[in-house]
Amino acid sequence: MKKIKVGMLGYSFMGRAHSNAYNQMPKFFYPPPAEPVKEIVCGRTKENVNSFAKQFGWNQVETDWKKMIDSDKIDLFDNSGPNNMHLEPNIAAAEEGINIFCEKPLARNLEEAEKMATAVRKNDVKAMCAFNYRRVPAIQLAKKLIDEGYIGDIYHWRAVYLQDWITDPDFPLVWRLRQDVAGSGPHGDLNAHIVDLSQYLLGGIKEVIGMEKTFIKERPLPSGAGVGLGDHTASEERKMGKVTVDDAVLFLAKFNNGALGSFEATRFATGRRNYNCFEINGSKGSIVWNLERMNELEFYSSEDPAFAQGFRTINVTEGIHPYVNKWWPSGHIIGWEHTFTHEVYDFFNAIAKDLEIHPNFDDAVKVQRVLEHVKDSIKSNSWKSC
Ligand code: SOE
Repeated sequence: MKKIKVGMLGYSFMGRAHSNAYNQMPKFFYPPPAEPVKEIVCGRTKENVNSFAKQFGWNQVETDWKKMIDSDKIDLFDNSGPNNMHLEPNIAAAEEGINIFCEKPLARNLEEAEKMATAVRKNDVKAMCAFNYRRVPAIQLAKKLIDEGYIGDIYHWRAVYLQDWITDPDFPLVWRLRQDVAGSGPHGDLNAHIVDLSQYLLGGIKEVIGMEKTFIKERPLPSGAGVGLGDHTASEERKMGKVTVDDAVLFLAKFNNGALGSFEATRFATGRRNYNCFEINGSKGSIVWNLERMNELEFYSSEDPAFAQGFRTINVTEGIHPYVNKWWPSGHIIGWEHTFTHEVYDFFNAIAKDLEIHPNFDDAVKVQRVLEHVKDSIKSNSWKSC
């Protein structure tokens, strides 16, 4: 059995989701295309990384990523670090001939994304960007219905990605609220997901125009290093810091296929914890998907007999759908974390059989280009071509 030694940078929210995927994949996608070996996990604080390694079963710990990115030590570099830690380590991994699995968004801006994609092409390594929602079985069904013409010509893409974890002004200035670390706020964090999904399902975007707002402009500094998402406690002396990213970005888009699009990403949709939802309208029907009902797809077909027309809710848990038969019998639903196991399975399969993998870094550059042109359109208050 081929083994792939993984070196992972970061051990917070995404580090846990990825570790779980490495643990689950060889058991449920058995026999695996290759066996993940959780070789090295790297983070700044030795004691925290040590306890994480024990909790999730990593063989070694490292506090210097430069020492980990070595083809004698690892075969796959998993970048689950904050966005400002994507560029240098990913390029180092590419130059070392190591395949890369990097969390989204690929970069803080388009320039960084293009540099990483160039390094990957130049060094001929495989590199996947973890837009995990593509690997929801219901999203795969949506793609099948669209590609096989069940909803006809596409008129509209309408998507929102709504969260509300920073509506409290006392929530501290964590890394996702700092442009030097994150690059942007929900725009790069959440619009990135719905832009990737729109491009996966409908194809490219040719023009955009947007608007943004930062509702709360300064926040208490975090008590700790303030880089981890989990560092939610404000500092004792309540020193304040400036929020340097968007709190909400909305934009309109014209797709290459003639469809019109609307996108909304915010962390101020009070009551919406992680509400990723889109609707696609076509000449023969419509599709609606909602992460809060992740296993379901709503489908309307104007080809149904008039007496039976209406949105039907398809429970996408039958074994005929991708990935489903590896888990449970029909009707036993799966969750958000399973999409990471699906990503790991597809990437390990692509590595083992030397196949293309998507979304790769070129796909991630396309997302970054749309995000950047939205920001440019806000500055110029005019439409921007992508
Ligand atoms: C935080 O906003 C976050 O963890 C995103 O970074 C993820 O990509 C999304 O899936 C859930 O929310």
